[in-house]
Amino acid sequence: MEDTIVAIASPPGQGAVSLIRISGIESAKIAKIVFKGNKSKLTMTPRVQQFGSIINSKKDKLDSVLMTFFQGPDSYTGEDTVEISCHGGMLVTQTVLDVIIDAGARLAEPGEFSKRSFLNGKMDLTQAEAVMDLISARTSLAMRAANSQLDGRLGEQIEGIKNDILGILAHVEAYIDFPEEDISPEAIETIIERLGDLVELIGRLIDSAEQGRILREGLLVAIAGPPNAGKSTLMNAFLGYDRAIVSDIAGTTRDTIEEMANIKGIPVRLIDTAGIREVDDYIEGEGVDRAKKVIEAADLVLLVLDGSVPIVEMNDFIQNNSNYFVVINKNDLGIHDSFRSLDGIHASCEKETGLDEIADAIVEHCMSKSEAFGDDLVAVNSRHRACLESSRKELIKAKDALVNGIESEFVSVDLRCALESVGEIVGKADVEDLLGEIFGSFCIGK
Ligand SMILES: Nc1nc2c(ncn2[C@@H]2O[C@H](COP(=O)(O)OP(=O)(O)OP(=O)(O)O)[C@@H](O)[C@H]2O)c(=O)[nH]1
Ligand SMILES: [Mg+2]
Repeated sequence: MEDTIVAIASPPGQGAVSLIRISGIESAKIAKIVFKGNKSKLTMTPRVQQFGSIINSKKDKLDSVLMTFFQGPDSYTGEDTVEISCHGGMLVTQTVLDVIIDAGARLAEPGEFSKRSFLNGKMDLTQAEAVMDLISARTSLAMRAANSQLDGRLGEQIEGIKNDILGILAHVEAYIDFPEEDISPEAIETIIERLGDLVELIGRLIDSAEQGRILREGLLVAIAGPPNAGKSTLMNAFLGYDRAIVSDIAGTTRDTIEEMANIKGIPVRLIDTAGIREVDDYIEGEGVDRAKKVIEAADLVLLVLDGSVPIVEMNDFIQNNSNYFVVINKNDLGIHDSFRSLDGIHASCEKETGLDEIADAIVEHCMSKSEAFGDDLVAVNSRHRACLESSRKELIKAKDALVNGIESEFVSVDLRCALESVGEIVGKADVEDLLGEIFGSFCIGK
């Protein structure tokens, strides 16, 4: 018999209310031990909140709470579940938790509720992963992608691919079982075509991994340029508060400064860097080296130049990253003649003009990197991508084998491997280790 588990589902710290969740076969029994109805007697009517007290073994009252019973399989985990809303003090919450443990529950491991939900068939692995994505989402777009995955949109696409491979496999294996029936060239042609379509479809999903990475981790955007150009002013303008020190002394910013910003729904890791110039000063020199490293690693560089003074040549510094655009700053002071032929966004970071154009350019860059942050928002993660890539490899092998007239037995092996790889995405394959890895990153109580 599976243990009955318990955990505090709300975040640590003090608040108005804390939520404690119990899941497992003994949930109702444990609730009856620790809960005493205030007016009416405790009933286990599902989904009805009851007001009462949590009591210890000596019948002392510990807290006034609301308790709700969910009868399996109609619960998050698919098992009988009890949710207790108690007062949100740390000691109160811990005391209620201890009483529940004394009554027979075990403290849940991180992600164990979601793991049970998966094991009980309430959701597939992509949906379980989406729970964590939703919790960690920092922008509306990331939230929409997580919700779409939680609703099973990615899982459906993967199931579709699985069924297609299964269909092809069934054909190929029929020929193995009945070798006297020669495969007609048309049938082979059709299978080759279907395999080609699948390879293409999987390729599109793999391409969306870039979009997934941006939504989960943020687009790495470096703000770089010569000293005093207004880089830190731009950083602060995007963040909406004075995060970085701004001054008219060239060389103000030394270390790199990273903050998360929400730019039109796209999570962006903004990094302000030291102004790049030849210096003797050791610390500033170190800052310049760090700036160069960030420029190299960034998804996109905003090259900020002071447009009110003669142009500073920066080509040498951004040659390591072709993904950049120029911000011609301080246009409130007028634009120097040397900028006339330079393509760039005119802005005044101090007066906060041109910021919308800069934001649009960042969004446009994202669009060009990944097919669409549009309606059909999928956010394949690196685990999905690895499975998709290995599946695609096997499908290409199977296709080549058919083209070259290699025996069906080999094609069948390739197709089975392809099937196993896509199966791992939704978790229908034998994936005990994988489960540990995925749910281990969850919070306790989820
Ligand atoms: N007039 C005007 N001044 C600006 C503008 N943007 C920044 N400044 C000023 O320019 C000076 C330098 O700004 P910073 O943001 O510190 O420049 P930085 O590029 O971060 O400089 P370093 O950290 O030294 O590399 C400050 O005095 C700002 O107030 C602007 O759009 N217009
Ligand atoms: Mg600065």
